[in-house]
Amino acid sequence: MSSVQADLYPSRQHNHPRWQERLDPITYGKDTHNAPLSAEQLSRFERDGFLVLENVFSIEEVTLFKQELERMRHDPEVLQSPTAIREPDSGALRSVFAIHRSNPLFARVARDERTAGLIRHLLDGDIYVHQSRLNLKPGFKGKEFYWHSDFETWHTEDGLPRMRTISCSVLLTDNHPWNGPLMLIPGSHRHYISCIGKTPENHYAKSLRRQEFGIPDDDSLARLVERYGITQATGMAGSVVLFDCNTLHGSNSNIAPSPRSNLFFVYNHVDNRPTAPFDGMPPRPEFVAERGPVEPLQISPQQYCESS
Ligand code: 6CS
Ligand code: FE
Repeated sequence: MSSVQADLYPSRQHNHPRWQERLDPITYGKDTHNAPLSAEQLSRFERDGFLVLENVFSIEEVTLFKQELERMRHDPEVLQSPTAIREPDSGALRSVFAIHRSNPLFARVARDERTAGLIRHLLDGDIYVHQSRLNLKPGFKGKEFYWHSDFETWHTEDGLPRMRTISCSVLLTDNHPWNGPLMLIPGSHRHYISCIGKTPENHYAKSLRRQEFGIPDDDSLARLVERYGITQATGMAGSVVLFDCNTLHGSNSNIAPSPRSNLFFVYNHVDNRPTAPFDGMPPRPEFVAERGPVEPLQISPQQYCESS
């Protein structure tokens, strides 16, 4: 028997932007005594919708991940694959999707207890990877990501029903204020801004390079920023940024000479698997949004280098 999932977070359906309050919890874990985060960290994540954790991965580990990134960046098979996304103007490599599927090393990083274990706790139960990518933000050429809520896209275009999804960005280079770091609107995760404009056909082909639909209107953004401000998630390589699926975020171009790269994993609770997309369009390809059947992630401690 098939059932139609109610659309609790409608977007791209009306001519006017609408605000609604979040209907879902931010964290789901009940066992606060055995939490892998301190009470202070948990309450910051609840309040801000993101958290920067420093020194999660060692310099040796980051070096190994960067070597693998360099190899992939020159691998003709990767470059020819549809998972390789180019910058809008220069054509430089911008992202490589589905790295938890295609790359054995990054598949292990996706299962690393230090990050995935935290998120399993926050979401309270088995999780799997909804999307993964390598973000390169090349020096000089890396273009911005305009303001958006990931959940707005994942709900509307992928059919993710509820907010039970957390992203994890593993910083591979130092993120400074001047090389296009992630910028977030702390507290914005408690509001859902329904966007205007109907999803165009094959939207992902364009949006992954430059997103123009599923972005909040100027007035809503101005009101949110007036209320909450903007925070830059800067940190050294090896740091991790956890952020809620509905936290509004974006980033500026990188006109510094050096890249700003990261590994990006989106973890979703197994009970929150995608249904039919709520915009009525065909689902996006599997390499952008995993539709299953999916196995719960086998999370375990990982050792990548002999010394760490
Ligand atoms: O499409 C996605 O899944 C992700 N990429 C972009 C540019 N926006 C929404 C989401 O972060
Ligand atoms: Fe995003």
